[in-house]
Amino acid sequence: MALADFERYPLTFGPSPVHPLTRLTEHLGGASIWAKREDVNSGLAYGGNKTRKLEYLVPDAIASGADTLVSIGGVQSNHTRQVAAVAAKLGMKAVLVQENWVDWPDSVNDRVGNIMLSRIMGAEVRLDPAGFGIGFKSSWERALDDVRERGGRPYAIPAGASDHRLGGLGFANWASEVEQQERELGVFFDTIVVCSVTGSTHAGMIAGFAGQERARRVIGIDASAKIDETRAQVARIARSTASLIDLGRELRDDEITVLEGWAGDYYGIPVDSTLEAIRLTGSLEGVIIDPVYEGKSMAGLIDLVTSGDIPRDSTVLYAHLGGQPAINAYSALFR
Ligand code: 5PA
Repeated sequence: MALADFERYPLTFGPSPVHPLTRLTEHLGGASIWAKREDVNSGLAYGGNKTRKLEYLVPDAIASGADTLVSIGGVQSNHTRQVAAVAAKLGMKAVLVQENWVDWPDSVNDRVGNIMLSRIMGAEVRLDPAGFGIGFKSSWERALDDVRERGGRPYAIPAGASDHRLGGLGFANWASEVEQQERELGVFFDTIVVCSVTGSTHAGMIAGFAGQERARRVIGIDASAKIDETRAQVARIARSTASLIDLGRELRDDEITVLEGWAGDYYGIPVDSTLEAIRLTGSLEGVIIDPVYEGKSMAGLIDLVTSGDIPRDSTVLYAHLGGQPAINAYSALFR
C-alpha cells in the first residue's frame, strides 16, 4: 500500500508552516536555517508531533469500536496531552499513565503545563512512580485491563505513539509535505534536524524521504540519553514503516543517523547547551523551545553548524516538534 492509501483523520490545520530563521542564521554565520512548525500545527491543545502521528491511528481506533484511548508518558508528557485532546475531539475517554520519567524537583511539576491541560480536557490521569523507559509497561497493561473491567473498549497507544504499526506514517507524510513546500518556496533542504526519543518521528521521516528523488541528510538528535535504545528503535521503526508504505527497497544503515552529545546525562534534565539554545532561539527569533526535547535538538543544530559539520552552503530544516507547555515546570531555570 502506498502512503496515500492509508486513511488519515484530519487533526491538523493542514501543512505546517515553514519559514526561515534569519537572525539565527546570521548569528551562527553558517548554513541557512529554516524551521517547520509542528508546535502550531493544530487547534487541539497546542498540537505537536503526536497530533500528526495520531491522524493515522485514529481511523484504526474508530474501526476497532474503541471508546477509550489509553496511553503512557512522563508526568509532563506532551504525547499524553495530545492523546487527551484527540479523545475529547472524538468524544472518547482518555486514560493516561503518567510515570515519574524525570527526577525534577519543581514543586508544581505534576500540576502545571501538560498534565494540567490533560486534566482540563477530562482525561483520567494516573500518576505512577515508575522511571523512564520507552518500552511496554505493566502500569499501561493495568490501565487497559481496568478499562475492560469497567465494560469499556480501550485502544492502546504506546509511548509517543511510536511502537505501533501505524506510528511512522505521520512523519512519512511530513516528508511528502516538505517536498511540496519546497516546490512552492523554491528551496531544497539538504539537511533535516529532528529530536528523537521514542523514535517514530525521525523514523517516519527517514522512510518518507527515502522514496524521494533527491537524497538528503536526516539527522536525529538523541534526547533520551540512552543512545543505543534510541538508535535501535529508530532503525526498527524506519524499516517497518518503509516496508508498510512499499518503499520497494531496504533502508541502508547510512540512512539512519542518530547523534548523541546533547542529551546530557538524563532524559528531561537540561544541560548548559540546552539552556543556551533556548535563550538564543527565544531572544533572536521569538521562537520558544523546551528543555526536554527541542532545546536539545537545537543545541545539536547550533554545534553542527558552528563546527562546519553541516557545511556553510547547506540549507537546513529544523523540525520544531512542539512541547512548550512543559516549560512551566522548569521556571526555576529562568528566574
Ligand atoms: C517528543 C516526544 P519521538 O518520541 O517521536 O522520538 O519524538 C521526540 C519528541 N519533541 C520531540 C517533542 C516536543 C516531544 O514531545 N515526546 C514524548 C512524550 O511523552 O511527550 C514521547 C516521549
